[in-house]
Amino acid sequence: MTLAPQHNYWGHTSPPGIPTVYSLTDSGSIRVLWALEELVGQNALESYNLKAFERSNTTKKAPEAMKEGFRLGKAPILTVSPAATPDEPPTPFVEGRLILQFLADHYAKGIWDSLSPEDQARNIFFQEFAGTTISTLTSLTLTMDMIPEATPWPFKPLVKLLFVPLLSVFKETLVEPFKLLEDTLSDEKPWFGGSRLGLADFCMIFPLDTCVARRYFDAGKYPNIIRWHKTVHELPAYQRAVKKMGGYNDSKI
Ligand SMILES: N[C@@H](CCC(=O)N[C@@H](CS)C(=O)NCC(=O)O)C(=O)O
Repeated sequence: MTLAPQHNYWGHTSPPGIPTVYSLTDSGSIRVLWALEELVGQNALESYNLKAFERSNTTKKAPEAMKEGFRLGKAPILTVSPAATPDEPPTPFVEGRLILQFLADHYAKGIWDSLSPEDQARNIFFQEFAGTTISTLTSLTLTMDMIPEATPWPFKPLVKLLFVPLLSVFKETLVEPFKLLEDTLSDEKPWFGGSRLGLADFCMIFPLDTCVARRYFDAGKYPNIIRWHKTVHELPAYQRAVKKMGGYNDSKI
């Protein structure tokens, strides 16, 4: 039996060097690119390498070349060799939340550390909530939305007839989770991480960009979420991340 090589494990005694990120247009790479841009902007990281890939126009799939970074070839991927031996084969890190944790542990110099145990628990909870409840319900809603969009003309009206009611049903599943997000944010704690930006905020941006762009919730009823979203979009680091990704219309997952 051949064992799968270890990944997401920093098995070196020396610290990691300059990371390389594999990003894909219209994807959850935004979480990692935004975090990397924050690190560079705040002088916690000197630089990083970017391998920016584009989805296929027809299938929307990632190109095969992304498998160079990790065997599954899905974005985002972060690869890194030890700083002392940059020519060593790099270790791949995958799954956005875990890549963010690796960046926090090895590069962030405490800038994203929670300011209280309560904020720490909140930050962990909302990282999980973003990647499970919010992302799953957003993906299901998006699927109901995109099937009629992708259906060729003669079948489109019939498919729409079936999927438009389903889209409403799935949008409804987002209501209670969104009320929870809304009630979480306040003037004192404007971030999902609490009183300062935390990993939970990076995790939340991708599904919330989709929900805002596709109007999956009634913006008038969730002023705190809209304010959070606007604040993120005005951050120079977020804006640089969007540019570097080479294409992000906030509406694909
Ligand atoms: N579970 C991974 C997501 C991996 C994934 O499915 N990535 C999508 C983009 S968000 C992708 O690479 N899609 C292209 C494809 O499936 O070929 C994470 O949360 O980081």
